[in-house]
Order: sequence, then structure tokens, then C-alpha cells
Amino acid sequence: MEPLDVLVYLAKFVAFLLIFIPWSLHVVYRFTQTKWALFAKKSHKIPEKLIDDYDHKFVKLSGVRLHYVEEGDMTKPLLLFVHGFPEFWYSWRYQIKHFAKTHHVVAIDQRGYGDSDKPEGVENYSAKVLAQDIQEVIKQLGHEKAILVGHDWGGAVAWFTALIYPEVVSKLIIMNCPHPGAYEKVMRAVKSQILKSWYIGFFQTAWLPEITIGLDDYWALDVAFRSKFAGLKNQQNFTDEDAEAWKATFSQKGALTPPINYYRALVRGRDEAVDIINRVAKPSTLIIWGEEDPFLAIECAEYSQKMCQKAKVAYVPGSSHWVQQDKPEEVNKIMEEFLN
Ligand SMILES: *[C@@H]1O[C@H](CO)[C@@H](O)[C@H](O)[C@H]1NC(C)=O
Ligand SMILES: CC(=O)N[C@H]1CO[C@H](CO)[C@@H](O)[C@@H]1O
Repeated sequence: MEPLDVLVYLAKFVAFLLIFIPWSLHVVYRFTQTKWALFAKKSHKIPEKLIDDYDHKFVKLSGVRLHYVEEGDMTKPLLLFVHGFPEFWYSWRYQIKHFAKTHHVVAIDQRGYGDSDKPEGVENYSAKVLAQDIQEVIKQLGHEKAILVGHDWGGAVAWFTALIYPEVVSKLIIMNCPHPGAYEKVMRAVKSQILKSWYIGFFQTAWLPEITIGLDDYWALDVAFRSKFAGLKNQQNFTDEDAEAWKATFSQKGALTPPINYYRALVRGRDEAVDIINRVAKPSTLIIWGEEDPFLAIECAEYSQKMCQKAKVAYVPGSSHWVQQDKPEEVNKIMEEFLN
């Protein structure tokens, strides 16, 4: 080997060390940053204003202790707000103060959610148990009846409360949630609804839904509440601070399983509930429907109306599934007209 060749060889070797090795390390580093970040847990904190600007309380029921936020005059009629999945009392932030002028406003964390108790086991989240919680909350807060307002799963619980305990519901306001009997009819009649309900099947599996929702710092929550996928055109009402509140709530230990258990209990308990779900809702009912809901076919509104003694449907054009947060002014106005 000539000395010059040796020099060239050495130069290449040094270049290799200087370029290739740092590059490889960089690639490995990037890999750990992105792929491992999928499983990394960031810490989240409830924004101060959620704690300071609202009156937080607890109510003890026969099975669980529930957390709630309260505003307004307790001698006025009770307006009881029940949130959906995956949400908590704060989903009603555009309604709580607004209706406090005219009502005793209470927004609960349903069992298994937020600061409320989270009993174990799928059976503890059956629709009958959830409806019983609502009936007990009304009594414990010193009222005979409530105007019950429910959205999504909170809507389902409100429907079940009206079907099982009609005597405690003076009026029913439902947002983007079908009457349980109507839902089954829509599943048979409207083919697209089966596709829209894909996640209910997924939620029947163990562990996998919890892991998936937690991936990449609860990316699923961003997709659900802040993306076009969710039917959102106007995203201004879901601020970064709101997203932080959501992530702080659902990143608490064991915070995902109880909400998913609602779906597991629904499917397992279907046959037992069959006599309840085909009942007609007796209270005077208002159905508010955000038209751009990717999870529920718009036909659900009309089918639900037919399962009520007396019901009015108000469609909200351009609204996502999260109608009371997406179009608060419209929703509050529709509610006021119905309440007066
Ligand atoms: C339901 O919750 C109670 C506590 O509230 C608990 O004692 C019971 O074991 C739970 N049921 C199941 C099936 O896990
Ligand atoms: C806080 C906020 O951005 N509120 C907006 C929510 O959306 C309505 C339109 O439906 C706006 O009018 C609000 O200002």
C-alpha cells in the first residue's frame, strides 16, 4: 500500500467517524423522541380558573360521592347538567353562569369521571345505576324535580332517568344523543350509523381503548375536540387552556377505564334493559341537534322525537357533536325559548 493510499483511507475513516456516527446517533435520538414519545406521560395541571371561578361541592349518594359545580339561587328550579364522554362538568362552561341568573344550576361529574368516585367493575356503570344517581342527586339537593339537561352519554343517562323516574324530571333537554329505543331503530334503518358507531365495538375490548386514548399525550382528545374529524369548523371555543383541562382530568390515574366501562356495561346489559329502552318519554322534551355530528346520524333526532309524548327538535347548523361548546349562543337561546 502506497503512503498516499493510506492517507486517503485514514481521511475516509475520519470522515466516516465525523459524519456517519453523529448522524446515526441523531437518527436514534429522533426515533426515541418520536416513537417513545408515543408512550411518554407528560404532566398536566387543571387551569386555575376552573378551580377559582366556580363553587365546587360534593354530594353523597347511596353508592358513590359525586363532585359538582353549583351556581345561582337554590330556591329557583333546579337545572341539572349531565356531561358526556369523554368529558366532565366543564363541558357546560358556556351554560353554567348564563343560566345561574334564572335557575339553581348544578353541573355534576358523573360517577367514574373527574373528581367523583370511580367504583370498579363494569356492572357499576349500567344505565340503571347511572339513572339512579341522577334521581338521588335531585333529592339530595333538596328538590322534588329537575329540568334535566344531558349531552352525549349524559343525554343517554337523562333519557334513562326520564324513562325510569319520570316523576323527578319536570322537563328534559337532550343534546346530540338518541333516545335508546330510537337508537336501535336508527341502527337498523340508517346504514351509515353502524359505521359511525365503530368505536363502541372497539370499546368492548379490554385495555386497548385505554392505551390508545393515552397515546402521544392524549392525542385522541385533541382529535375528538379540536379537529375537522370531529366536524368542527369553528375551533375557537376549544382553547389551549380547555385542552389542558381535559388532559389534566383524563391523565389522572385510572381516569379512563370507568368512562369506557359505560360502553361495556351498555352492550352487556342491553337485554336486561329492553323493557326500559322501548318506553315513551313522558316529560316535555327538547332535542337539540348539532348537524355536523360524525358519530350520530342526524336521523336520530327525528326517531327520538317519535319516542316522546311531547317533543320539539331544534337543529343547529354548522355545529359539531359538541354542540353546547361549539355554538353556545345558539344553544342557550334555544334552551331559553323552551324554558320560558
Ligand atoms: C361496585 O362498586 C362497589 C363500591 O362502590 C364495590 O364494592 C363493588 O365490588 C363493585 N362491583 C364490582 C362488580 O366490581
Ligand atoms: C370564548 C369564545 O371563543 N366563545 C365563542 C364561542 O362561539 C361563539 C359562536 O358560536 C362565539 O360567539 C363566542 O364568542
